Amino acid sequence: MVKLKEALGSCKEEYFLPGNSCCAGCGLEVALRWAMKALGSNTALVTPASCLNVVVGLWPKTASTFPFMNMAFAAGAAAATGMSAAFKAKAYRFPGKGWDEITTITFAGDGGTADIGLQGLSGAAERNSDQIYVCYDNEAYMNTGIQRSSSTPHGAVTTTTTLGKERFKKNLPAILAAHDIPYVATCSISEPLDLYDKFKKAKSIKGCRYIHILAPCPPGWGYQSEDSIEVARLAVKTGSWILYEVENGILKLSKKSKLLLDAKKRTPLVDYLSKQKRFSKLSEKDLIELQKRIDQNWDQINIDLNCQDNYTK
Ligand SMILES: Cc1ncc(C[n+]2csc(CCOP(=O)(O)OP(=O)(O)O)c2C)c(N)n1
Ligand code: SF4
Ligand SMILES: [Mg+2]
Repeated sequence: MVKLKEALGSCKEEYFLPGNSCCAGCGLEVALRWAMKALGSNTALVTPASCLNVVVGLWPKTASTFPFMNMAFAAGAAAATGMSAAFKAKAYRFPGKGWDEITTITFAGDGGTADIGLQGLSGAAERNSDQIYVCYDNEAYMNTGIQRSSSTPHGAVTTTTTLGKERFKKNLPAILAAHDIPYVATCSISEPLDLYDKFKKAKSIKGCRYIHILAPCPPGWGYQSEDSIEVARLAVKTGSWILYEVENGILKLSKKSKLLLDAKKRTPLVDYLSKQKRFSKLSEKDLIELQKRIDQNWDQINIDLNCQDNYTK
């Protein structure tokens, strides 16, 4: 893994500027800042309707030093497909001018990815559209006042699930991995070096790459803004958020999650949930169900890793 000094040294430059209109402690800001450190300035970004869509260009607090295009809610992946194709056409017409060196990314929220944007994303993935698609997951529609999305976890209170959400979180990285694209990865803002490495790797690969980042939101989750990193860290330590990569179909657990294959090494789930007001209505039964779901996710990871081992022997 890249060393902190190296990561900071290789990119002292900030591409997503401070003084923007994100709330204090916003997870999306950390995610984009570190992603851009890895991708560099030769990057063009598409963002569908979301908090980022507002933050990125809100005059006079415009936060990006790179080109971006605001897009309709459902159309992030489709727009990035067109943008990436246009760069290729330019490269063909004007060879040697660097048009083929631009990285196209979509940076979308969980609503824009797991719900309204899923059809466009699935199409882009199936075509292996040459882009990095990023979902920053704050687990609700934050920009419009904390409505539930299909990425909201079971038991979480939102303005549309006032007693806590009944359904469980949709497993988007698994859905994207099932599209057989070259690269899928999960990240957390509590592990910026892991995130940096994964973006570096994604940049070096062609085709459709998908990165899903857990990006806590203080007002939406109900905790103090200075606790964002700690909350994201607890999501990883409890095994609630699993860090991994799927490269050309091969699953690999990332360092911080690999240790947690042993269930005894996982921090009790309640340590993560009790930090957040959104879980204040969680019953004992909900807690057991959530824990059961996490254990099932880990069982599935174990099965996948074992199958892989048998297959490659
Ligand atoms: C077709 C359409 N429906 C609804 C909206 C209103 N809208 C704008 S942002 C947003 C929430 C986006 O949620 P998410 O993608 O999770 O991003 P976040 O706000 O959490 O950053 C909604 C519902 C819209 N812009 N377009
Ligand atoms: S509402 Fe949440 S996601 Fe949106 S800017 Fe504020 S902290 Fe970030
Ligand atoms: Mg969201």
